[in-house]
Amino acid sequence: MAKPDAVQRGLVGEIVSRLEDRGLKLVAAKVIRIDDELAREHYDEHVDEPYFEDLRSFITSGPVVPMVWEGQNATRQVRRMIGDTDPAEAAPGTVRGDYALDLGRNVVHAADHEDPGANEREIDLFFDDSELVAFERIDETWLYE
Ligand code: FUP
Repeated sequence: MAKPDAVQRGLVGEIVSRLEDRGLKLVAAKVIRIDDELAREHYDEHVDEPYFEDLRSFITSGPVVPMVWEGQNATRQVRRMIGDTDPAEAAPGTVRGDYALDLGRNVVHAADHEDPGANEREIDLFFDDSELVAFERIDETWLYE
């Protein structure tokens, strides 16, 4: 998901391009505004943290672009490409390492590949089944052996 800072800074296209160029397949995307209830659901594990109010305020502050990407090991590969949660630690070449400096403005969110249920849970939070579009990329023969 491109967070409000990514939308305001015009970085959505860059984020999409990087994932597309890698060979991942975009099967759902939209522009929405997260309300307080959705913020609490999405950041369920953070609600009791001292930084939650800042996180809630930021994530509800403007439009976001949730997306669903598919491809070989997509969840893991997206996490590698966005980099460390804290941009100060994120490697150059990652989205956060190239476009962010501050933990509270880290441009993107992606489901945790180490939490097996996270992907499905987050897709269900942001999309109806009918919004996911199954298709083949024309270059799949050249992306996969
Ligand atoms: P990530 O999975 O990389 O999005 O990161 P987390 O789920 O660990 O954290 C979600 C968001 O909480 C981060 F994007 C930034 C915020 N956060 C803080 O502001 N302070 C912290 O100490 C930890 C997380």
